[in-house]
Order: sequence, then structure tokens, then C-alpha cells
Amino acid sequence: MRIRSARVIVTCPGRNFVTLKIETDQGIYGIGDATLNGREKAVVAYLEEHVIPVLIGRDARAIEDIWQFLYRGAYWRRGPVTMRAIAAVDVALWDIKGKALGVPISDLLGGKSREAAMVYGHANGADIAQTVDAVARYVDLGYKAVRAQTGVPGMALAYGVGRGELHYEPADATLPTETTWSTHKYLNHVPKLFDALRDAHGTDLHLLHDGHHRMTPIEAAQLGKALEPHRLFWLEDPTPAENQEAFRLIRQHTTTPLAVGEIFNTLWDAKDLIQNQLIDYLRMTIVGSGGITHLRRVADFAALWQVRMGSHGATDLSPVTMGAALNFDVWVPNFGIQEYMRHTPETDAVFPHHYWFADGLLHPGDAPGHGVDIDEALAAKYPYEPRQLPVARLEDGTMWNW
Ligand code: EZ4
Ligand code: CO
Repeated sequence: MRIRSARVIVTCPGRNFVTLKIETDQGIYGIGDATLNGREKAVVAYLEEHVIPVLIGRDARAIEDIWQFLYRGAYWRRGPVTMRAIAAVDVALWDIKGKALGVPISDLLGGKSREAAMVYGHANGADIAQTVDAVARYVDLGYKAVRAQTGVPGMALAYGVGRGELHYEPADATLPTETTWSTHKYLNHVPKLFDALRDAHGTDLHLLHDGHHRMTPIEAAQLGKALEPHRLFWLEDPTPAENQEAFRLIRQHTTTPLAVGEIFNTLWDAKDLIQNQLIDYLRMTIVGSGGITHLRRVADFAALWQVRMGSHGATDLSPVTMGAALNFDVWVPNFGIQEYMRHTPETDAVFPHHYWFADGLLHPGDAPGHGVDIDEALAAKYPYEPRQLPVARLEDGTMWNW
């Protein structure tokens, strides 16, 4: 089974998605997601100019060899652009193999460890009362786990506080929106949110929170300590992790579980964090990390230190990634949780899929491959729109981490 053609489809049904479609000489095709929020065209060029020409004529069954060829063959390893391009090829080839054999990808990996994946939704509000209400709406929908973010008094725009209810998207403008940040005000306020949430919703509900890289290690340690009585499922991205050693300081001070990795691209970004037991959950996902072929190696390595997988699942990860991630989630023995921000109805229509939500769990369905398709005629009705992520500055104007 040879690769006959491959092409990139860019569509913007509310937000931009980059999708790779690989067709074989046997009529079977597969699709992979290559979306890099705010930098989409860089991956389009990488695929069209440098990857697709070397795919034509190759054996579509040789997933491992093609992965190694693209990773080693580029000479320039790692990075968000390269690893997304590799992920798109990899997921499309796993999709093809599943379709050719008539089985879902979870079967190719070794079969299900569980029927469905526990997911968490995003609740946010301009103030604590609104966030408490937003969490209640997720509980009513059946969610067992909810991420909670709130606006902070004296700060116009806090991370994660969107305008809509179910459909938050931060990449909202042609040029980056400027926001102002004060960790001092944030740290004064956030513990009150979790006091109110436990009062309103009790102790069974899993609560999560995303620090989105804003704190220094000692500030993160303070927050982790303050939140210990509320037994969070995790505190996410407390501080940037380019320096993996930074997590040691946080870890020395708090037992609040830590999660990181949504911007990681290979195992090398997480190796020290894992083997020094500095984190509890790894947020790496298929689209950001070179596809299924690499992520399963990461998961196996993490399992040695009882680190569990908590895949990134914001709306910039297309339904294609969600379908692949859910096949991975139901297989992976060291599964923790799956993030699930709902796509808009327009996006769901462009990407018909077999996964479904019930009682706080996402089921991957049992379609061959990952079970997600693209309606190209509909996709063509939503042309690319330039959008970038916001930036954050401290109150004195200093650039900070968004
Ligand atoms: O800001 O994916 O946990 N989820 C997140 C996301 C990220 C976006 C960036 O494109 O932090 O909402
Ligand atoms: Co996050």
C-alpha cells in the first residue's frame, strides 16, 4: 500500500485548523491534525515544502520507518513546528492502518484498558460567584472533573476567563491582544475561589486549576500550599518548565499534584521532571508531540515513575486530535484525565466524528482508525483567518508569560 498523494487543508470554522490528508493507491486515506495555534502557516509550509515531497511513493504501512525518517532525516530535531508536522503524518498513517485492518487505533496499541476517558471541562467567570455557577452547569451536564478559573479584582483580563460559556478561544485577534497581569493580586484571590467551590460543590468533585506559566517557583509553592486543604486534582503549568529543575522547589513545599507539558514536544522536555518525580501528570498530547508513535514511548517512560497522562485538549486541538487522543486514552495504562473543551457546532460539522460524551466520560467509538473525517466541501467554505494568541505584561509594562 503506497502513499499516492498528500495535501494540507486549512479551514476556519470559528478558529483555524490545519489538517493533513494522505491518500494511498488502495483508495484508503487517513487524516492527521497539524494545528499550531497562532502559527498555523509555519506548519503548512513545513508540510507542503519539505514533508509531502518525501512521502510520495512510500509504503503507508511503515509508520515507524517514516517517523524515524522525518525525525532523524530533517537533522533539525524537535520544536513545535517540526513535531506537529511529524504528528500529522503519523496520525494519518495510524488512521490508514486502522482502516486497512478494520480496527480502531486503540486495538492497534494493544486494546482497551477502560471503556472511556474521564474528561474535565473549563468553568470560568468574571468573579467567584460566576465561576461557582459555571462549575454547577458542568456538574449538571454530568462532569466528574472541572477546571475553574476566575477574574481577579483590579485586573481587567485574567487567564482562562472567556466571553462565552462552553466555547472559549484565546486566539481572538489578528494582532495579539495585550493583557495586564499581577501575580500578587492573583495569589490573594484564587484560594477564595476554591473555598467557595468546595462550600458549594462538596469534596467528591475533581477540581483543577491552570496557572498558565504565570508564577515563579516560590509563588507556585505558595499557591500549592494554600490549596492543599481543597485537594485539587492538579495545579497546571504553575511555572514555565524550560528549566525542568525549577519544579524541584515547588515540589519541596507542596503536596498539591502538579501537571505540565501542553507546550512540550518530545520526551526530552519532560525527562527530568518524570525521573525526578517532580510532576504527577503529563499534559503532552498527540498533535504537539510527534504523534502516537512518540507519545506512547513517553507514556511508557512516565509509567515507570507513576506519572499519569493528562492530555491537552483545548479547542486548538482539532477533532482529529481528539479522536486519536481518545483511542490513546482508553489504551494507555497510566491514564489520568483528558481535557475537553467543546468545539463549536461549525467545527463539529467540518470534522464528522464517532466519539461521544456521557456521564463525564468521552467514548472513542469503535470506528476503524481514529474515527474522525473531514468534510472538505464544508471546510472550503471557511477560509483561513489570521489570528494570534494574547500577550501579558506586568503592571509596570514588563513583558510576562501569557
Ligand atoms: O491556552 O491551548 O489548558 N489549556 C490551555 C489552553 C491554551 C491554548 C493555547 O493555544 O492552557 O487553553
Ligand atoms: Co493549560
